[in-house]
Amino acid sequence: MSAASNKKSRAHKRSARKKDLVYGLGTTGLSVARYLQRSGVDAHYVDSRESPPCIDELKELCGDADTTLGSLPLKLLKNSARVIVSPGIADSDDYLRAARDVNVDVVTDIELFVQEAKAPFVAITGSNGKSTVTTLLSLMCAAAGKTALAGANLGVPALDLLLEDKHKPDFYLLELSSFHLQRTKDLPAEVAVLLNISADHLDWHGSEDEYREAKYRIFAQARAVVVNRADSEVGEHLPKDVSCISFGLDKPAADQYGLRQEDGVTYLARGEQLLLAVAEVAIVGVHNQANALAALACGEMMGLGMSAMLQVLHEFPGLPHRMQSAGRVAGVHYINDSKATNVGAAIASVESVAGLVVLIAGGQGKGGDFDKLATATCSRLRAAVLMGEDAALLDSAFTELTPTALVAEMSAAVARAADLAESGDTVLLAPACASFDQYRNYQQRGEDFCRAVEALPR
Ligand code: UMA
Ligand code: ADP
Repeated sequence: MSAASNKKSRAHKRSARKKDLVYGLGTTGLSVARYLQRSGVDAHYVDSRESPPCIDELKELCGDADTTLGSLPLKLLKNSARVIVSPGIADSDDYLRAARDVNVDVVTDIELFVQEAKAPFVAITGSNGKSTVTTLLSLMCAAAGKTALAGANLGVPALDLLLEDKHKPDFYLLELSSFHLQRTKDLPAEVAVLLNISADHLDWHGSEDEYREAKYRIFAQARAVVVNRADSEVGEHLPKDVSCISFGLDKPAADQYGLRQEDGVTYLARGEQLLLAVAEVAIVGVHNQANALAALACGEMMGLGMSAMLQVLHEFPGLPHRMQSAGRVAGVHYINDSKATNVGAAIASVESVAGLVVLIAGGQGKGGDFDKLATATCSRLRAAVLMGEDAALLDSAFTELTPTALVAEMSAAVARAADLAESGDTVLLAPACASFDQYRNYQQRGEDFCRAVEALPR
């Protein structure tokens, strides 16, 4: 029997039994629908929302798809072969619990991707820096003459990467979130990279321990790993005898990546070898030096040439909404770091700016530790301008340490920040929060900030 007819017959047997239940009709759910359709597998689609984001696309793809919206009927579970769950749905969700109670397997799109992928994949996670490192690696592959397809949490959902299967890449590059990692059982990455861990998504995970454990799961079946030397616990989570390269902001031992000083100049280094002065790295901030070192370590594991990788570091200006200049008005520099959506990112962001900062923060805090944010940044702040759902929580953390102002929305925030800033200061949008209370996403928030800066009187 040919592979194609084998697949069809497997699919037929499955559909003769029970249907798959696809839970969540956002970007991931739609990619699952496309995948199931091309595999000839029937599914039932559910979403707790009355009008989930991708319902129109689903109807276009398969007009006769069984869908249940706005409620999650328990009886559907009993007739389901498995639940394919979207990442945004917390593991503690009642419907997932009910599925497990009746022994229905819960699988992720990443697991399905792993089963189908015909090329090795690199998995990248961390609380911050994932998209930057994934993008750097993608550019490094191109510069070194290798083909790579990048996606998952960044942009294209993992299963949609397989649509390009005709042009099998040398590597897939998967940016994975803690949500993906928590419940993906098999993940045999060619290289697994863990950039850093600082608390985030405590509304989804319930505890910081659970979040950390989810991140470390990236290593369990990896063939090679890239680890951050600053993480003292990481060694406990590595498979025995796995091939490992570390990175860090300290001096590197032989074959590891780090920073070295020579004649007052700081360099990215591999062991004793100086690679590139940090001033020559286009992306700014110490956190981005860590990202650059992690990308080099991973690129080495992937067999990419050093000079091609260094050229990318010299040229890549960074992704939009990450430490992006929004202009200068009256001697004040305005920086859009809307993607700083948690406390760790906002601290790194403030620390990477020279001089005093007027910080614009706020939105949905996701249980983040705002006292930590205030304590770590207050010595560098002229003031904090606070907005959004958790503005009052931020205010109580900052109020004893730095002047604060509460505002309703972005144009008021930028106008107030402009009043507070003095020539030579930086007004920095680094919200430490998700944007969903006031915006569709962090991009829209960043654009709103740039528009408000544009509208300032000159
Ligand atoms: N939801 C419901 N009811 C449902 C299904 C979902 O209320 O029945 C809610 C979820 O609780 C969540 C929201 O809908 O609040 C979106 O969840 P989703 O799983 O449907 O999201 P997708 O549209 O599939 O997008 C997901 C990732 N989003 C999340 O994990 C929240 C996207 O990452 C990712 O790009 C996309 O899959 C493709 O892989 C975004 C993200 O914010 C950028 N990720 C988090 C982050 O980076 O911090 C992890
Ligand atoms: P992610 O995809 O993990 O959200 P990004 O590369 O998009 O990461 O960067 C998001 C934000 O996180 C940046 O705008 C910056 O504020 C912060 N950041 C990036 N890299 C690091 C790092 N290595 N350590 C701490 N913060 C970082």
